[in-house]
Amino acid sequence: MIRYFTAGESHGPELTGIVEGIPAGLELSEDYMEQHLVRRQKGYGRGGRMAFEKDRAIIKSGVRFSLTTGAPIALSMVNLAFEKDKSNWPKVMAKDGKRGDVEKITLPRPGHADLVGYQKYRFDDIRPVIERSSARETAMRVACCSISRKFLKSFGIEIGGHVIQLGPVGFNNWEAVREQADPLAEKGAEAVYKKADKSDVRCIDKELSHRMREEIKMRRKDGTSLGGIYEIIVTGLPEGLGSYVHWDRKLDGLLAQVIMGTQAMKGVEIGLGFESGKTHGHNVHDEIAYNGKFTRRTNRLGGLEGGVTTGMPLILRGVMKPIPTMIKPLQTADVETKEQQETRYERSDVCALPRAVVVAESVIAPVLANAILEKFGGDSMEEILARYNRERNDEKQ
Ligand code: EPS
Repeated sequence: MIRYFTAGESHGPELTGIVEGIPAGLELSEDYMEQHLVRRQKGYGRGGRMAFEKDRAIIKSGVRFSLTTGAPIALSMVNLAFEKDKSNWPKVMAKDGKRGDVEKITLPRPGHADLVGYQKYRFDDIRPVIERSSARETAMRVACCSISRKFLKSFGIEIGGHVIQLGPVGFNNWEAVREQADPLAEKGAEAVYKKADKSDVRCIDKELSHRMREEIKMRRKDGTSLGGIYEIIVTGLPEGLGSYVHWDRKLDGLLAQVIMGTQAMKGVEIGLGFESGKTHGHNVHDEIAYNGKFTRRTNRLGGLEGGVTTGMPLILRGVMKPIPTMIKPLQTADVETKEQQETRYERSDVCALPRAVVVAESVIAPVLANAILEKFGGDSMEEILARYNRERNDEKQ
């Protein structure tokens, strides 16, 4: 079973990751991980920090002669902000000594983890909450999860995401998305992200991309922020992953958890999702056909029935709330004086949705990799691939 942990603060010296449970014999390089790290850093609506961070995960253990050894893989990524930013981060984030003249942050941003984190850990200022709840941590998450992505690729499983709604701008309905995304996904889901990556808002529709960019521009001027909805497609999944017999092994439940475990996410749906509750059954269920193998005539349930993969592409959507750090202030209460105040502006992005697409593509990868390991498991890639190919040839098609 693959597990991973991340450690590190947004303005600390570095982010650290440990990935455990990757079988031996998987080809892995820092350059491979960097592809996805670079993708995560791009996107219209980002603030100034991305202009100088150069995310690269350095492999510290678990890989020898370009192949994983089965041992835990340790990764390290420096935060250039720590030394290069104009601020005094080594002093603010010092691990030794006492606070001295380091300023206390006492104004919690509504919608952020600031106040709940302060209350939960009984800190004397909000800084430790800001540092760990920051989406900076997703840089290491993408690095850790890209290893599972590489694992999945060995089985022909591809992941690709795109933005379908940004604030008020988006595709009209499910069919409008399918019309553009499905022909790309037919070539493998990576074609979806490759097309989306050509747009700096990660939208595969040119006209919508333009309108989304204009929306960000306008909201930046207003001093506010934006969220939106992305869709992730996974192709090449075999049927039969997951469980309909155990609630805690249902694949849709496990996928929802990792999406909701990501900063700023407020909802997740599979296939038609919430729309399926607004219509009748004949508009929802996918008719079954057999053309050499079982298939579905449509894919409105998004590749999962009963928490088990159908062999159709997996379609998952997530909604991200607008960033809580905004130029135009909101009302808050000072945690020390309890006085009503306006929030203070800190450097921030206006919209992080294009980057959240890459994070979502990444976090689902270990869940899917574990589903493969559960069914076809083994200790080395050679062993797992042999089992996978044998069972796939035997299976009831
Ligand atoms: C973030 C605030 C910004 C973002 C950061 C997340 O950082 P700073 O406060 O240093 O300007 O740039 O995201 C990243 C650094 C990243 O790599 O994604 C926040 O408050 O969540």
